[in-house]
Amino acid sequence: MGFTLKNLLQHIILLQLATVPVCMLLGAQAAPIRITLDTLKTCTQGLVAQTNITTSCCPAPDINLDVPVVDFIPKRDRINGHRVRKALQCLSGEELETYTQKLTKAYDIMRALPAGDPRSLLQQQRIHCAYGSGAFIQDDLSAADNYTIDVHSNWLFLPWHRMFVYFHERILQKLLDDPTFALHFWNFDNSLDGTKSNGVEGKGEGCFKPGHFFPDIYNNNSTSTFEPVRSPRTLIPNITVDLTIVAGVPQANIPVRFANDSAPGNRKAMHDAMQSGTIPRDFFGVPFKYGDARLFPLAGAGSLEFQPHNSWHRWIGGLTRFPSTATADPIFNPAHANIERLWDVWMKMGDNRKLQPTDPDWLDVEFLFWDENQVLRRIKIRDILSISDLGYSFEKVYDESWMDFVA
Ligand SMILES: [Cu+2]
Repeated sequence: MGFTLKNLLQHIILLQLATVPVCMLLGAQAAPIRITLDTLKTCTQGLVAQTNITTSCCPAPDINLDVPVVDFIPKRDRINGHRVRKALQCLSGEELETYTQKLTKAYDIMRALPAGDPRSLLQQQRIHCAYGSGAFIQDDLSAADNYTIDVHSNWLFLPWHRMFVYFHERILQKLLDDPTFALHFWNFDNSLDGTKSNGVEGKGEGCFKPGHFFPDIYNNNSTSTFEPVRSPRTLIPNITVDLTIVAGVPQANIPVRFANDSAPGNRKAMHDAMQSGTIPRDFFGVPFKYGDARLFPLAGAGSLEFQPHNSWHRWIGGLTRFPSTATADPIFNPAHANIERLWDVWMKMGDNRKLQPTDPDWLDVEFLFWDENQVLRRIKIRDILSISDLGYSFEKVYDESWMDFVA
């Protein structure tokens, strides 16, 4: 049979239909992703993107899902007072000692909580696993057709991870019975020393030490912040995290780099991730709405997620390598505190702020998280865009190390 114009048109229409979200086929409007109690109850087996790793990480059967969901409004519900998250590499002396004691005590308790407690480290792992492996199905749609949810490689990444770390921090506070406790950040993006004299804003206040070494506080194998299955490279003193690693490099082939090798590469990677972009999707990732299939597009990630974030996970390896297990390693949290710090830095970098999505299908996305009292809280993206509303800020660090980078 010859290939007529009609055949060609039919072929084009079929191709187009295959890429049209199901909600449009049904005549419905696109809508924001909303996680509800039903989403938790219909949770199913997941699959880690671009792997054959299947997951079983739905809420444990002994977690009661017949409970009220309470809206979380940061300005109303934040813990009183303002806390400052500090850079790990600048802690020293008594401050370091006190912080180490508190952090290890908190993870001692978190690891010992029963499996059915949503604040336990096991459940903290499972919640990231479920949100990150397509275990949650979009309301009234089918997992078999990939209408599941992923908070990676799309515009859900930054807000979801901010809120994961936020509630994780509130749980640590509660376990310590210390509402002033603030989770510190791992400033892995900074590979240079800064001084008061080089024009850094703040006139010397803040932390200007390079932060691209694995933080000692998470590397003591006799404490609860340690995780033995990380890549062996994390145990070598004075080698640097490598933010130049891109997809496709097998774990074992990632070279060990010393400060002088990787500093310019890291600074360029940071500069490019933070300075590039002319539309919201460049920094935040592609839109992901109700009725969009989860098709594992790594390329859908925004610049901060794609590199340095994904590179960081590849470098650390071990449990952090896959969404199914990443949050079982406590090192996840100071690294992600840094990622969301960088989002905040980006917001303050001038015109880029205009590029934040204004689409209600992003602003009205709803996530559910268990808080420090095991209460399920509903949070909308539009409410968590200001960290001062959430009640914290970050110590000033030497972002000029990559901001001023010239190739
Ligand atoms: Cu993640």
